[in-house]
Amino acid sequence: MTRVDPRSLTVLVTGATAGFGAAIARRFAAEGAKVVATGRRKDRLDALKKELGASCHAAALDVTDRKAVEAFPGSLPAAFAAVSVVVANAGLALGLEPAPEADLDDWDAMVAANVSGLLYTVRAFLPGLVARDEGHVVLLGSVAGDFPYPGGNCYGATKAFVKQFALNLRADLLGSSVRVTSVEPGLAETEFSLVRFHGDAQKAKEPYRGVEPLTPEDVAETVFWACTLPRRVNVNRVQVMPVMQAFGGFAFKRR
Ligand code: NDP
Ligand code: 8X3
Repeated sequence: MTRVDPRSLTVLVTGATAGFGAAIARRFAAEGAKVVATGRRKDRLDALKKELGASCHAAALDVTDRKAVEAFPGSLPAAFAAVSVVVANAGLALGLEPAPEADLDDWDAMVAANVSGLLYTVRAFLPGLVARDEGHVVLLGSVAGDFPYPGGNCYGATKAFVKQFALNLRADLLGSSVRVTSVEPGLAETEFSLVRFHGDAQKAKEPYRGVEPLTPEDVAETVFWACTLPRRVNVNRVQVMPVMQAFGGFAFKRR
């Protein structure tokens, strides 16, 4: 079985300043790939660049800034310009209120990053991947895109979009060698909950109470696996959950 040699890859990661993105950047760099690490927090990017050394190019990028994302591929140093793996990971959940009480600003922010930002990212790099007739687009979806839960309203809907966009990309890219994978994790401990609860550390601990969640490294391993399978193989969707998580049944309001 001829796997893809990670040393041949240049991997763009959005949201590499924390959680999955940072772990994905580290995983690929450890195997000899070149990594383009992006996110908004410059201090985190500087630290990652220092840690990973010459194999890493780090640059601040807000994925909701359409013009900046469109210009980004053209701004890369020559050694990092031939991006072959695009990991559209940047995203967030904000709030867990039922829809009638949800903050519309939170909904706007989730759509801006999880939907529009992901579209801008993929669209900016796709022509290069197709022209080189190689590469891989990895989109970070979520089990929340399949399984509804109270308070998941807009967040889950953005992740359903991600899943369907991944599948539709596959339809468009048939005939090229570009692969597309939707990676859909369940509960994982990162800064995700701290962001969701607007910095309330006490509330942010609650989802993980008494549960062994996925780690960022578990998700990085999944991404690395999909990207290094032989080039003939396309993993369309991969859903990973902690063993300590499963599905609920239908809910009823009984009289
Ligand atoms: P974290 O909060 O730990 O990391 C999120 C990353 O996204 C940060 O690096 C953040 O960087 C970046 N980000 C957010 N908004 C923007 C933006 N506008 N522009 C650029 N970067 C941005 O969360 P996770 O690592 O857990 O989440 C990563 C992805 O995985 C998200 O799409 C999330 O929805 C998804 N996911 C998470 C799960 C979980 O349980 N943790 C489960 C399933 C999916 P910065 O703030 O520096 O810009
Ligand atoms: C994150 C997982 O279950 O908190 O996408 O929505 S969940």
